[in-house]
Amino acid sequence: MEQYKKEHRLVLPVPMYHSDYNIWAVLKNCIGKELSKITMPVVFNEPLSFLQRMAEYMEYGHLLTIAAQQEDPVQRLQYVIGFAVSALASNWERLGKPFNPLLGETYELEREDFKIICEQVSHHPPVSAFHAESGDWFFHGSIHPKLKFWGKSVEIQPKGTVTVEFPKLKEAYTWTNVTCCVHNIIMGKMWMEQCGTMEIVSHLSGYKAHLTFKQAGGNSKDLHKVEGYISDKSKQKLYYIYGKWTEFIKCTDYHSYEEFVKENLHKQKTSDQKSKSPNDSPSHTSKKMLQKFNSLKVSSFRTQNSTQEAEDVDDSDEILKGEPSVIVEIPNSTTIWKVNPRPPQSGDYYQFTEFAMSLNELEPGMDQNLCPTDSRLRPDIRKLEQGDIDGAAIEKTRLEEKQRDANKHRKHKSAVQWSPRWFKQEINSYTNHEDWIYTGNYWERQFAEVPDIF
Ligand code: CLR
Repeated sequence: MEQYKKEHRLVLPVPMYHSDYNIWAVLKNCIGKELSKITMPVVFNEPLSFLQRMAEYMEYGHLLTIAAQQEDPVQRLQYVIGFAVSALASNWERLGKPFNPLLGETYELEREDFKIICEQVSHHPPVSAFHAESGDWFFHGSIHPKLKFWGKSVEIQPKGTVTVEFPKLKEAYTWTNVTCCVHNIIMGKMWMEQCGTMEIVSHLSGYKAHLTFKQAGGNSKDLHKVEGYISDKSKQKLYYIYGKWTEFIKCTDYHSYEEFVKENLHKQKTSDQKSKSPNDSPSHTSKKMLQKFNSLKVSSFRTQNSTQEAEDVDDSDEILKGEPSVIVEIPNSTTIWKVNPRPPQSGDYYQFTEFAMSLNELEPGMDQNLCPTDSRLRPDIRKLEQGDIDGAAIEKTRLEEKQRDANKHRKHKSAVQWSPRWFKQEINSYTNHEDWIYTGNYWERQFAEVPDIF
């Protein structure tokens, strides 16, 4: 198989432009606002559209193929967990803003083990829908990223559920992505974390994965950590899951985990007794840390202008203190997913992964074949990719004006209303919530009637 793999480019045409533009100058007027309505200078962008960014969920798509091959539903769920967490890995250190997709913009990607089609189905609010498939599974959903600026940090809630289906097994899993926080917007080094809980539900068997993406707070100890468990219908915990969304996910049976915890508590107790100063004992320190952690949880984001609590948040936002701890391997663990290393030149190319580097590539022959609304044909993104910042800014303004005019036109005349080309709004039968469902036919490549949006 390997030797038939297509070669993709490993870097962009030119390295990124490192600007000293102050992001604060743009954002200070936007505290508490919904960021999607604010136009940002192109120097804060990365040369990808959000649709392409969504296709990055697929970097470890082979995990779904492995999941489909499992006979045991619990093992299947383990690989779905691996896939759900792996989908976030490419976000690590990626602090550029992807371009907002234009209404009706599309993005397709076909690789050895899957193909995906994405479409911008709504502009206000911005909603991007996607549908990926291989012979054994479907993965689909819609994301409506809600960006909120809270002063020193930006909080991004990716609203919308995603669904994995194994049609041959008549089985489906759904979950919602966790909240993403970008810290140190005003000063200091920007950094990002993913926080919150993710519940992956198997709708046929009733098995559930409950994952917690930990908040780092002021201490690096928990930075990027993910932990949780798989439980069955009767809420019995079967497996313990642990790792980091930036590195790996492992899994062990719950009994091994409990034994491991018992043993470590015992070790800690004996070392506590030996320690002379009670104030320095590990349990005291961890109690202090826990208090701090809890106060952070309560105050974070919501109380920026209330003095005392806001200061607590400020401390933690500045720098992460201490080295991130190494995760100890628990007996009987298996690794479900491990991250691909970043290419060596990643730092000069927007911290892109190898997968991301290839997403805007115009492969030979594509120009004949590609849907005219495909992100790869967006001139502003292409210009930024080629290092032409001014040209990119001009094109971006032009495209946004063109979009506005098209919108106005639809409002005033009794003209044909716009509706998405490849998706329709429907109830997702697994979640009973409104969702965007693929209507099919994209890959038949009948593109004559798509709108002119570029
Ligand atoms: C995170 C994973 C979610 C989907 C999602 C939605 C919006 C994305 C976010 C991800 C990553 C961070 C992101 C954000 C939009 C803007 C933000 C790219 C992919 C960047 C880092 C914003 C930069 C902040 C500016 C103020 C510079 O499932």
